Amino acid sequence: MADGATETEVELTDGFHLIIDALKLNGIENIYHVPGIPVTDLGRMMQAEGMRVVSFRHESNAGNAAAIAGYLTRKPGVCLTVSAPGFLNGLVSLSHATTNCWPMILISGSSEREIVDLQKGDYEEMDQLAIAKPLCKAAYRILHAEDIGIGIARAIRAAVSGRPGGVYLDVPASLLGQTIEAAKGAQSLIQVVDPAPAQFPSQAAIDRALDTLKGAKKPLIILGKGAAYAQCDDLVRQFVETSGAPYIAMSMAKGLLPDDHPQYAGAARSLVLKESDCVMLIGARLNWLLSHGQGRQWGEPHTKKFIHIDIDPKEMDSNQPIDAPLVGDIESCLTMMTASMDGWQKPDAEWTDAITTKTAINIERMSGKLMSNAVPMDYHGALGRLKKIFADHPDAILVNEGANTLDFARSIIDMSKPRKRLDVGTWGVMGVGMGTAIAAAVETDHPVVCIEGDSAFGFSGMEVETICRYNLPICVVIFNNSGIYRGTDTDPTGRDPAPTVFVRDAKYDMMMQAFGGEGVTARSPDDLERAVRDAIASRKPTLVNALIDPEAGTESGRIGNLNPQSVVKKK
Ligand code: ADP
Ligand code: TZD
Ligand code: MG
Repeated sequence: MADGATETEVELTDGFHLIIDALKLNGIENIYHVPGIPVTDLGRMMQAEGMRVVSFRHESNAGNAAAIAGYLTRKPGVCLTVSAPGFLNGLVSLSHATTNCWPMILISGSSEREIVDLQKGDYEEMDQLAIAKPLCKAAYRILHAEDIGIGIARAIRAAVSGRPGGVYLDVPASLLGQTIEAAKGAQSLIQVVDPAPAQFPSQAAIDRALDTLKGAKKPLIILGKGAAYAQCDDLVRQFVETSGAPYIAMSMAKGLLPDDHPQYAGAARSLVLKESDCVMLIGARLNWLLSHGQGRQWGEPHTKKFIHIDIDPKEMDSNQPIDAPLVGDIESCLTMMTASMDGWQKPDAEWTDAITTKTAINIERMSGKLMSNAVPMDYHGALGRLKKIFADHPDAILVNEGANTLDFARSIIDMSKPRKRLDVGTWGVMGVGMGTAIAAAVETDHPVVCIEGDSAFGFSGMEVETICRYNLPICVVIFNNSGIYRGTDTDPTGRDPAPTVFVRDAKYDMMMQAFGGEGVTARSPDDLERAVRDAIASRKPTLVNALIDPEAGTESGRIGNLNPQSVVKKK
């Protein structure tokens, strides 16, 4: 205090403003939110301080938005919720972010510790910290205003360093109103230095990987969404091209190199998985999405060698013995690899020619189906048109969920730029659609086209109001086959609708109209193409209700094999 100043002249700050200042100091500007006690004013003040506060209709969707914002930006996406029920609603997406290795911070208001800990029955009483802990990478509670700087710094560092993931930050109501001297508060804030430090592998590990790759006759590279997250796109391309090896891309890694790249073996996936003798995984786990590296698909019994780049050492040998583990960040690993690849001998033409031939046959086989003009539409006829639209709009972001709708769209629609395909991730979560689309539009300002199963859409459909309210350039295309997988099941007893069917030919387009957006029904591929092209050109919130033949899909899309079988005959 300056000499002679009275007590009342000391400038004060409070918990609300320290949280805002700490987030802004660390470059966090967007907040995905649902208001209520005790964070209503926090949301308002964030907006008043220039942050972009996107207010949702349900915390799951706000959380899914934060999760994908983290994936797109490499900064933690922040979701702000109320206590107990709001917190629990946000928790699914926090686990989803952690499972997918995306940085996210769930900040939830909470009730007073003294009351919660003695279970005296507070408003929305719940021991949130204890519940969050097993479901995320780290969980912290801040009790004192002077600790806000440290609390936020720890949350940011935990979310983005090493293998990224979800972090829970518990903010009791009493913290927000706590006051301290403004100067002291400012001093307590931390700008996190080098939040995700580079992690270099040893030269010995690099040499081992290069020797293993050199020894391969039939190498294969698999790019995963970790490689897309790493945002070293030119380096990935340089490495793949120098190696000359064919590659496939996991769903969200599509477009990291353009899908029409001559080394892309996506259309010859079965052949390369089966026949390859050395597989290099770059930011992809050998989890269920890759059949754990075993089984018929992989040509088992096999003696394939594996090279694996991942930032998490525990990922090595999780399913298959890894001959050459490269523990480090992808940028550092590939920088070191490419530095030693001068004059690299490319794989034999016998291997790459076989793949090129197979690719051409499979693409040709598919192209006829994509020209289908059948009405009601089948998946191929509808997706054939959307494929052309994405080819014409390489910057448009594709959000995709559903079963058949997901599986067909993933293999049919080519991506030509990185991080343009956003989907259900490692768990295959239905309901990520609208939150993902909203964050994609907010973070990038590119047009977003969502290709949604009608069931998948239903999980987050109310957010069309949010899309209209913020006037976001999002076109939601619903593949309306009146059901989950198919719209044709019946109840054998004749009493109720079957569990997998919905109201036939529901008018989803009216939902968008209800909030002032464009709502269109598409019965034919021509209708569909016209409506989506108009939506991208106008950037107006649009919902296209694309009527798909209820008979066209198959059980669980491409993963029907995961359904357990009953020995009792069906009625
Ligand atoms: P996909 O589903 O596309 O196969 P996964 O989510 O299974 O991808 O795998 C992504 C992997 O990438 C995770 O194991 C994660 O630890 C890893 N990862 C994320 N970021 C990096 C990075 N910068 N460097 C190295 N590995 C990373
Ligand atoms: N709940 C959640 C959160 N995630 C899930 N994956 C499921 C339920 C189960 N599920 C799937 O795996 S796909 C799907 C559900 C309900 C919907 C498929 O129907 P759809 O797509 O209409 O979205 P298609 O085109 O009709 O196959
Ligand atoms: Mg459906």
